[in-house]
Amino acid sequence: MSETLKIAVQKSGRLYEGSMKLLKECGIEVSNGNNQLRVLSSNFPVEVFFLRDDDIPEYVQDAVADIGFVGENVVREKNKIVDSIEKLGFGKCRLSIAIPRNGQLQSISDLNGKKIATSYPVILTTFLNEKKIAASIHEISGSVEIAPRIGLADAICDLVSSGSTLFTNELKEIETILFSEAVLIGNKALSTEKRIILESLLFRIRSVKKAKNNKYVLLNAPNDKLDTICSLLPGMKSPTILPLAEPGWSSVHSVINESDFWDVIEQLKANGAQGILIIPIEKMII
Ligand code: PRT
Ligand code: ZN
Repeated sequence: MSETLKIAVQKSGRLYEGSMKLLKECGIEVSNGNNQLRVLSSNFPVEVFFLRDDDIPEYVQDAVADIGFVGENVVREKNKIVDSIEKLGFGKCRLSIAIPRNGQLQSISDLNGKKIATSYPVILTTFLNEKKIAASIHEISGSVEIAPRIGLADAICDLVSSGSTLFTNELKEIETILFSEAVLIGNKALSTEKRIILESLLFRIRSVKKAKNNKYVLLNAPNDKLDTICSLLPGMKSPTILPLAEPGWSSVHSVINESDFWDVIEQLKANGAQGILIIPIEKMII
């Protein structure tokens, strides 16, 4: 049998959907209808293993899986010997220290001699050592945010995304230790055959990510404004310009980056562009 690449994905939880969606967008079919532990793709040489996220770094280190999709926070906390290969653009959050909103504490230096509850003792210990703060760590595995209210700790160190959990528990963030998103990690000793499959998967992942960060733009412009408008639109090479049926006007096609989007659109309008259409790109191959 020819080689397959074993991918570890979170079985259920916050990274499950993003991971499966990414595989789908890469054209890789994986049906997990029967809640199975492992599923072979029907159209790409990968086998997906569904696991708890905490176990993924160790399984990848030990070559039970070849690669895995997991949060950077888990990779840092577990400290296993794996390669961090590619950020995946979903599962974004931050690991922060939070304190009671109306309490005595004000800043991280007030944490000396205090107790901090967390599920991330390794990352927190490193942070406290770096900042020379002598606080004690109380490790708990879930519902960290209630610890100050029930007298278990003075502060917490936990993941935050919208901030609403902190808000409803009357806590406020005072320091961010780490920004995190899902990453693709890999075993350090993949065979040549597996590396070839990984390269092909990475090519697809990068094309999907690029497409998400860019938009296709179509607009009409008076010919005497074409130079200015084209200078605002770098595109992949240079914009495509086609004459319109109406004399003196052209249609301009290009690609713009999501981060520059609103700025560029305003400038295009200010320079005489009309009928601007913005279209999502499905895949972008460069
Ligand atoms: O069962 P398993 O061990 O696999 O799952 P789990 O319960 O350990 O993890 P899960 O599914 O909760 O999270 C998986 C990964 O998602 C994390 O390791 C992070 O990389 C990422 N992620 C992104 C988050 C969040 N955002 C997040 N908001 N993980 C957890 N949270 C929690 C946080 O702990 C807090 O309780 O959500 C709450 C805060 O959210 P906001 O929106 O109220 O700020
Ligand atoms: Zn977990």
